[in-house]
Amino acid sequence: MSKIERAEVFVASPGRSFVTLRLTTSDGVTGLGDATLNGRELAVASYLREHVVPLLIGRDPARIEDIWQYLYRGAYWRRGPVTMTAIAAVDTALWDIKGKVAGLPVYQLLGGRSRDGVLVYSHASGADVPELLDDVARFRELGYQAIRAQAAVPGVGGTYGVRKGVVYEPAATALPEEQPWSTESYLDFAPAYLEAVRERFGFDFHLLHDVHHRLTPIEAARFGKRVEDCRLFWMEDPTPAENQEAFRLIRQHTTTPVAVGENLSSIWDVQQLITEQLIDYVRTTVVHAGGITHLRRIFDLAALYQVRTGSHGATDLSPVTMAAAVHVDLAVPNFGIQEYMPHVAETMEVFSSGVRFENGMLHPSEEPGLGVGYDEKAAQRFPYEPRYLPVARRLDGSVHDW
Ligand code: EZ4
Ligand code: CO
Repeated sequence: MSKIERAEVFVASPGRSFVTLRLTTSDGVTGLGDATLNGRELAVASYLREHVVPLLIGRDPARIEDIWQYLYRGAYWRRGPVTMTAIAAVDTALWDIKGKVAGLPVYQLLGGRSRDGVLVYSHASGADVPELLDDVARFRELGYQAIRAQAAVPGVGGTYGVRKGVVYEPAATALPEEQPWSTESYLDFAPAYLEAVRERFGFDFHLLHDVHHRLTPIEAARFGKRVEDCRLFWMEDPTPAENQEAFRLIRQHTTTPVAVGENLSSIWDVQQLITEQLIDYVRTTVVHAGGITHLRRIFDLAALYQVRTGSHGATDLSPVTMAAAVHVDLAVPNFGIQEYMPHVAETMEVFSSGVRFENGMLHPSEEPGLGVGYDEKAAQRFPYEPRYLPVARRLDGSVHDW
């Protein structure tokens, strides 16, 4: 029997911070897992190094489900982003190994292709409306069939989703940046720029928008109703999802589709949203929701309720997660769309990936396993630099959801 012989945790910041797990078997097969939790990287690295690695050594890497159950139930303390990200890293690495041992790309182990390619959306943004429109034009020219649009809210000095440099990277400062927020200004302004995008570019592509947890349920209902004629593919995270019941109120008022899940970590966190059909797209991801094994379970539950997938795919999800996501997306029957932001050059000096973009779609590598690599020598050139996500404050100084 092959055994897990080595488990290494790498923390590095090639362009941004990533935590990566590499498992090596007694047969010399390696598998990679992403363990990055943006702004809380070392908590997962420590959870893995101190509490998970000692449990893995000597186990049979072929027993993916059993190892998942052992780490989840065996911890006694369940769920939560740190635990589920650590389990995800192990699970993803084990699927990579299983693919390499079988000589098959991971999507073949998941049942094979359900589609020819994976529809993706990217992020257009602007400091004002003309800049946003230019950015949408740029993504149209690059061949994207789906585009998320965000613009800075006037008087608030930039906001969620607006790029400052070449790529959008919200975790940019050594301590959290505090960003002002005005719901009134946002609700006045955002519908107008979404309309401007439709007026200029028409309807032959998908338009998305991320509210990023900023509204109350009744405000979100008003927003969704107001933008119905823009025919959004979805409004994302219209209100925080701790109280899943809150989405019923939004549903009672608008047919704008709703997507939730990027910061949720288990099937229990989305159970009511799915089974009561309070959302249209579930955005849980490989890295933050317990790996391929658990994500597949969430997606199968979603399929029963005509909820489709729309996994998170910002640049804080490493190329390992992006590759794993494309394998899952290709295989599941209820795939909806995949978020995609290309990684910066520094990131790709450390990671290699066979994922390919063509005509607005992603395609996986046909190599056995996930088709990703990690160059630990190159990673040494990019020591870990802590960076935090911003914090939002209302204009009266009180903390708001970011
Ligand atoms: O704020 O990935 O849809 N994408 C998003 C992201 C998240 C970051 C958090 O780490 O909302 O930009
Ligand atoms: Co989002």
